[in-house]
Amino acid sequence: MKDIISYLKEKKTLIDSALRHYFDNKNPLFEIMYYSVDGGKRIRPILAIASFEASGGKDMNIILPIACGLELIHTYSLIHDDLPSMDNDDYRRGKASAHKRFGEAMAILSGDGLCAYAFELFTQGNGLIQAKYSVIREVSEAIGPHGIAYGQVLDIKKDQTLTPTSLRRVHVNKTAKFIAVSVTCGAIMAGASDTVKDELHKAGIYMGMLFQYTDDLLDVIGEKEKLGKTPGKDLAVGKLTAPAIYGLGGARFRAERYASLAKNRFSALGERFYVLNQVTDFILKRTY
Ligand code: GRG
Repeated sequence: MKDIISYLKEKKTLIDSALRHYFDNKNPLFEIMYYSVDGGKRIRPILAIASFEASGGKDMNIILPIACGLELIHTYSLIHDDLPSMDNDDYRRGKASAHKRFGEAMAILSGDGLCAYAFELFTQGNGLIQAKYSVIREVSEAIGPHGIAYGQVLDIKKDQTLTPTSLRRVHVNKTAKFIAVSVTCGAIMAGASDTVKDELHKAGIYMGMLFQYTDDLLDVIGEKEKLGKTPGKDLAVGKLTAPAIYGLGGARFRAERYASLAKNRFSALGERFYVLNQVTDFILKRTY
């Protein structure tokens, strides 16, 4: 575990520095957007870099704009998720959420700006037009009406029936598809074959399910300071979560199963992908 912690730290430093570079702009909207971008574990960009390197990619200038774009979209989803009309949360990444700090209109606009800026970053640099096209296509599919936006529609529905099927639908769309696409983007930019890319996507879906299960569990057992967000919210609003359906033990058991399913698929791709097994274990054991 020690190795993976230093690996995550090293990649986070790289991503944070690239993000600072992309936000070095006097336009005041950049400052507002960067307020929300600052902080966070950077799991999605790290996944993109890890699969890029595992797929034989070498030049960081190719993957960094893509990895950072993924983080901007993720941040945009957090800002909009925190809005009063959505999850209504005042605290995010260890500080006041965007609408608390800048007002609702600015929070909405900073999310809009981040989403568009992400796609600008996806097209950065010369060449690799086909790979960039694939990234744009797969990311937009994962975040729109086939992905995050649909997952959120299901998630905020009132009076939900708690069933394993409805839980799976929310988790797959709201979280897992974007985690999976973060993994596949790295492979796409490294020129991996469709077979490798498809296998990584399947593994990424299991990893994404695991990620949301641990998020649900941390909402029950996590600590506010460590999480940087408010725990106990899901229960308070009767949300569709893994512990609500399976109990803490059942949710933990299923999280472990998702971790194994993900790791089996990553392992089948060969030793170079072992780092993704380590990230899976980190997600399973995470406390923040
Ligand atoms: C269409 C992209 C888009 C957004 C609008 C608001 C909304 C629709 C969707 C919300 C999606 C959402 C917030 C899902 C939860 C995913 C999740 C587990 C987030 C927590 O991610 P971490 O733990 O957070 O990686 P940090 O702060 O570490 O980056």
